[in-house]
Amino acid sequence: MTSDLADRIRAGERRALARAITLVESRRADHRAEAEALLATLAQDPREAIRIGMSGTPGVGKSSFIEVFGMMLTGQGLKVAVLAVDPSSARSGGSILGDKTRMERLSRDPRAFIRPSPSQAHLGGVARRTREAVTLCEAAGFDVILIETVGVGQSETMVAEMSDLFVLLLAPAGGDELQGVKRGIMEQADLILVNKADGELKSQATRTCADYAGALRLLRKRAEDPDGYPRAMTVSAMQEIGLDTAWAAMTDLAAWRKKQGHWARRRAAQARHWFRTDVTEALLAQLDTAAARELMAELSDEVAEGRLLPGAAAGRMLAFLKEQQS
Ligand SMILES: Nc1nc2c(ncn2[C@@H]2O[C@H](COP(=O)(O)OP(=O)(O)OP(=O)(O)O)[C@@H](O)[C@H]2O)c(=O)[nH]1
Ligand SMILES: [Mg+2]
Repeated sequence: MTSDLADRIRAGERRALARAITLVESRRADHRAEAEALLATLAQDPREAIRIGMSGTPGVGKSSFIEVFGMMLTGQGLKVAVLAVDPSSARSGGSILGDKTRMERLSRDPRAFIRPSPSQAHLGGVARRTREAVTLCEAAGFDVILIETVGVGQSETMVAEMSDLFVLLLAPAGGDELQGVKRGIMEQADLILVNKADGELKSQATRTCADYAGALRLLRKRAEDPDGYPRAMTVSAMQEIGLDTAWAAMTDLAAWRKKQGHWARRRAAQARHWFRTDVTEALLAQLDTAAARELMAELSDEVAEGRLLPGAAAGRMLAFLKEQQS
């Protein structure tokens, strides 16, 4: 059953891929076991895509850019998968609908596969599911995997941690708005694309781009970057300008990193990171049962009322968790 599904995924069957992603997104224990068996089978014959994380504030044009950028890539014969991570989708659901209409052409392209964000509020869960979806898309033979996320909260750091390249999409802005981009995220960006460089916004976009290029030069040069990176450039998703230049910047950087060994080292460091994260998540999940929450509340009342010391209460809690496991 699992090996049949694995074969169909390897053959690039989209329905099998979609089913497998649903399987890794499921919280049911039997599904989880099946998902892990499937991933293990696929891992025996790994394939590698270029994973591109793409972040940017709401309305900057991520979906519009991915639509035309994706069409350009499929036009070159490449297979493109788009995964979205939207921390707000659990609540609103609205942006998924928006994305479907905005990526209308790409979603009909036989060389493209688009999957909206899993609707889970818990970011840790979303991280693992997205990573596994990336692995499944690689197994299905996709060449490029675009992981889109809204630039809020921790979701962009999470996406950067699962990408080979991280692209930040920005809008033309006045000079004082430059500070709005968090330093941490600037440091993670390999490429800054100032979108909407068209019509009335064009000159403003050029100025904004120069500002960011200057800001990037002030950051410490990273060992895994050749000269001139991280880079900033202008694009227009609407007029389809600069898409090829942006792609060339990405593939040049990818080729350089592969040659230098940075590519594999980065993936290894990411695997290490996600292993640690999964262990932590699993431990925290043990605290998230009804019985554990109840005891936690009781013990914390006792601690607050001075009837029990915090250390002793923690000991009781850990003893309970240990017992619950056996
Ligand atoms: N002028 C101009 N407008 C653009 C361009 N790209 C996108 N837009 C417009 O910007 C608005 C937002 O575009 P989206 O692609 O939905 O932006 P997004 O970043 O995906 O937005 P969220 O998914 O809501 O975070 C739309 O009205 C687009 O038509 C561009 O290159 N030039
Ligand atoms: Mg969008």
